[in-house]
Amino acid sequence: MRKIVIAGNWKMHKTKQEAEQFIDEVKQLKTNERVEAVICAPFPYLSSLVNKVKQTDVKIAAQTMHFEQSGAFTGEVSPVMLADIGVSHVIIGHSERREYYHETNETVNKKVHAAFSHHLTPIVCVGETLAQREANDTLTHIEKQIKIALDGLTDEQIANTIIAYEPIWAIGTGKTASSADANEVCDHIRNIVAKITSEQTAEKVVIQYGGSVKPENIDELLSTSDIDGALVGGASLEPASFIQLVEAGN
Ligand code: G2H
Repeated sequence: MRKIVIAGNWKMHKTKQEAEQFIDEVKQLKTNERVEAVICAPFPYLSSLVNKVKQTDVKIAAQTMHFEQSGAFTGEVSPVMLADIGVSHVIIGHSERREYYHETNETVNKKVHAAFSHHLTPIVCVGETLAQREANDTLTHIEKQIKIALDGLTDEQIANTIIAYEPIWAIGTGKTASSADANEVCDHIRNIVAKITSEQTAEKVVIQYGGSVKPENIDELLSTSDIDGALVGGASLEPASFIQLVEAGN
């Protein structure tokens, strides 16, 4: 049975004190073997939060990283640095990074390889714009994103990749794809992965849905055949709401 992974993506929110207080409040959260709770925090807080979650069931992730190990890349953070401080996951290719920071399918692929080289679990984001959905291009667009993102990975690495399907038109807008629509795309993603590797490997891949997920809609999303968790922005900022989301997966 696949894991359920609930990842809170704080984006550029919270002071250090707020971040630490959040972790103090969710620390007692008990997950079972099936559910994983991950907080994707801003870079300045990662080290302190990693220390705070020791002996708890919460994991700490970065929201992006560079693909090089080191070098003259002012302002960037490398996979070596994240692994060094004990971060376990990293979001790669979030649509906001693709839109504002020119991330491409090719840089996403380099970052996924870099993540595995440093024992970080990549959460690879894919998703279509409203224009692509209306032009019936969703499945073609996502197929291209997935094929390039996973290019050159071993079957084992693919099995350990988390894919987050986030329709761009549903991000932070309050609009959620219906669970049936979201599941249809997640099922399509699994079929693409099966074509690249094998059905067995594709069955192991955790596929999250993201885009205005909240305690009110998580149960329905998780009740589908191919949605194995959520990447949550706004609704992950409050401890009570994050706890509810994780408990929905328990
Ligand atoms: C999509 C999501 C988190 P929100 O970006 O990755 O944000 O839940 O606020 O739509």
